[in-house]
Amino acid sequence: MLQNWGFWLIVSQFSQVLCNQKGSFKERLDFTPLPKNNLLASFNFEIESDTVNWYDTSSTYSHYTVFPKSLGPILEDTKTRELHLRFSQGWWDSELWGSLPQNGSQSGGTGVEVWAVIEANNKTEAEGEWIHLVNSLSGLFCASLNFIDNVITTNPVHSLQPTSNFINKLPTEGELFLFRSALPREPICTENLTPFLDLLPSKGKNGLSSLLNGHKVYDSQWNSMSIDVETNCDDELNCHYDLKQNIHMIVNTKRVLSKLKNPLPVPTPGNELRCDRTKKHDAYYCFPLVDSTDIKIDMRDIFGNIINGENTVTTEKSKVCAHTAPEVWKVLAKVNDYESVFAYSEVQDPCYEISGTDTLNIELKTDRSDITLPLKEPPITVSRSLTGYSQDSGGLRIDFRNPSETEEVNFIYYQSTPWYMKTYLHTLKMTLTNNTSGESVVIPITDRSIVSYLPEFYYEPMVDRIRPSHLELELVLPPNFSMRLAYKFDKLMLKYAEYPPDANHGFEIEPAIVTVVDKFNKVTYEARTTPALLTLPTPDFSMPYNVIILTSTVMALAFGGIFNLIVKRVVTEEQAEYYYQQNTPKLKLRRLIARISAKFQKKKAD
Ligand SMILES: *[C@@H]1O[C@H](CO)[C@@H](O)[C@H](O)[C@H]1NC(C)=O
Ligand SMILES: *[C@@H]1O[C@H](CO)[C@@H](O)[C@H](O)[C@H]1NC(C)=O
Ligand SMILES: *[C@@H]1O[C@H](CO)[C@@H](O)[C@H](O)[C@H]1NC(C)=O
Ligand SMILES: *[C@@H]1O[C@H](CO)[C@@H](O)[C@H](O)[C@H]1NC(C)=O
Ligand SMILES: CC(=O)N[C@H]1CO[C@H](CO)[C@@H](O)[C@@H]1O
Repeated sequence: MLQNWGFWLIVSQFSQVLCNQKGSFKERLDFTPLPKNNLLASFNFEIESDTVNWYDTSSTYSHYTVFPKSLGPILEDTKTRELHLRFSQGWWDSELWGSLPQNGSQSGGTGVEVWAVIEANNKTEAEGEWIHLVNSLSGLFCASLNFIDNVITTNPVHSLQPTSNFINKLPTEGELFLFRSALPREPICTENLTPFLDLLPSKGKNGLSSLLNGHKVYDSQWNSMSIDVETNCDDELNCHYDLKQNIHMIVNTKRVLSKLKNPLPVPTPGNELRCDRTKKHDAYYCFPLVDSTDIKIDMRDIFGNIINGENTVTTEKSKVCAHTAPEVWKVLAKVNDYESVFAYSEVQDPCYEISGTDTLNIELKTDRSDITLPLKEPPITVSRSLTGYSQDSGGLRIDFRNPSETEEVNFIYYQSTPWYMKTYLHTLKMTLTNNTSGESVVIPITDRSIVSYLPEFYYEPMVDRIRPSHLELELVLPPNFSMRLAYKFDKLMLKYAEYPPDANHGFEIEPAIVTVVDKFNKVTYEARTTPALLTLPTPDFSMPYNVIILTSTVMALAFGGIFNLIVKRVVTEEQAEYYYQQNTPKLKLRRLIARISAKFQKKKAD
């Protein structure tokens, strides 16, 4: 009987290996020149794991070929079926740069953001796994993700919904839970990039990842690093992990070049100043012109490095592509530092494939950098601000604008605010402005007519030190309209140990998320607001110190006086005089000599 079992086990394992899919690795780099001499560089790495099977405990097959070995066990241990991480810095200026790359699906808000889909039997178990997951990721990515707990975690209901097809295909054993948290205060730096590179099979040694250098990436105007793991299955229910790693960064080319020329900033010498000749100009007056449009920049300038040969692990040849206005931009590929033009004026989006061990450098050259491809307008613009000057209450205002002249926009607004902001949703007011006529109407939340603009909302109020408040609104904004939402909140008092230990300028409120959806509820665009800065009533932390100093001084003075009184004898002036005469130095010396000679005589007598 036992032998039979062994036989079937071998057969089943063998058949499993046969139908397994092999992992793959792809990489690509895109350059897009933007107005005002800015350049968008987008790195894209895609890793597919071999087939995984979590439910089959007899399976000993390991799927770590190109899929990072450091991430796999964490996902399996915590039963994480989908994981998303964002590390971002700076602010995306949509007026200047248009819509976010990849429709915003790979960009985060300032700081660190993480969300995951976890399979578990019940919510308590899932919460435990979530804390386990963020603690493991904290060690892996050198970020303070271990500070994430239930107090700052929410379970989004409309936003950030899972995208893996696993959810529809494979009947799961447990239930699926979605958790999300953000750390807007977290600074992003080089130590977050190294773990990112370690996840790649090339480890930053060759291929496109050899270009990624922390000093250059984090010196950009805006940058966003994303890591997304999805579980996808084919029709035979063979499932695998899809890992997508992206870095998007905006480089101001003029700034980069001038920094290379003068590492220490110096004023532009007089003969290099470009003055507006239509205005007054002489040795003392100069109205500077905008930057010149003549530009020549290559990879060595932008990344401090060039591509160090092909990456042999990739399943497809790595590509470098440029999205430029072909009439004015010239894209040159320099193989082993020999020039060869690969962009012709007919080619809209030229791509260069990396092959062999030769080094590759790409150069972008133009004398009209103001001519770029037309920018794509984002479907919605959003800005959020705190209002009110009061010590213990304030208001939050969110402005949306629909830039489209013909289409209405459906979107979901997600916001999680910390427990010390006690929000009053009944004070929510919506102001709708017809941008054509300039008329506006104010609709309070108690008014029934708000339903045509706010069909659905989800709100979970905060609980002191237990959970944040969680707001999700489904909104509709007609064309040529702008909308303002405003509501009030109270600032709660913190315990003294809950204040940050260091000097700080306030409490960051994490960015809100705006998700634009189409008629079929499919996500078409995603954007985040900037973080808000909240100042809470702060006690004077220097007071205990002042009190200690003052009491110590009083104690010292009191001690001195009392000590003198206790130890010293009070005598009259005559007594003191008498005592002094008895103790003149001459008399003292004589007494001493007498005592010594007495001792000597005693010795002789012995
Ligand atoms: C971004 O969204 C637009 C409109 O929904 C769509 O046409 C386009 O293909 C999307 N781009 C990407 C990269 O997904
Ligand atoms: C949740 O599931 C775990 C493991 O299955 C079990 O031990 C625990 O009692 C359950 N908790 C609740 C509240 O049902
Ligand atoms: C939006 O405004 C533009 C320009 O003012 C106008 O041409 C267009 O008809 C307006 N659209 C709607 C739906 O009112
Ligand atoms: C907005 O104002 C314009 C101009 O007054 C008007 O034609 C249009 O009907 C208004 N739109 C709505 C939805 O009320
Ligand atoms: C009346 C009004 O508010 N008009 C504004 C419509 O929107 C454009 C830009 O989108 C503004 O420039 C107008 O002032």
